[in-house]
Amino acid sequence: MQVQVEGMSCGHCVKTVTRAITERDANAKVNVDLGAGRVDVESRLSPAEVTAAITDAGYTVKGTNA
Ligand SMILES: [Cu+2]
Repeated sequence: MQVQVEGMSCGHCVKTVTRAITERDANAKVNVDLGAGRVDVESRLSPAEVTAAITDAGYTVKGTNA
């Protein structure tokens, strides 16, 4: 799925968002495109679970498409 995320600005954000997802699914593949404000996720997690993970980490999810 692709997730549009607001508020990511640097490498620290990349690590924080990646960890938030991999804490919930250790096998998840996460790729953050800072410029596009987009996170590509391959995971057994649902879009709602990924949204919750990113929101809990302190970022705003603007939308997902699975
Ligand atoms: Cu940052």
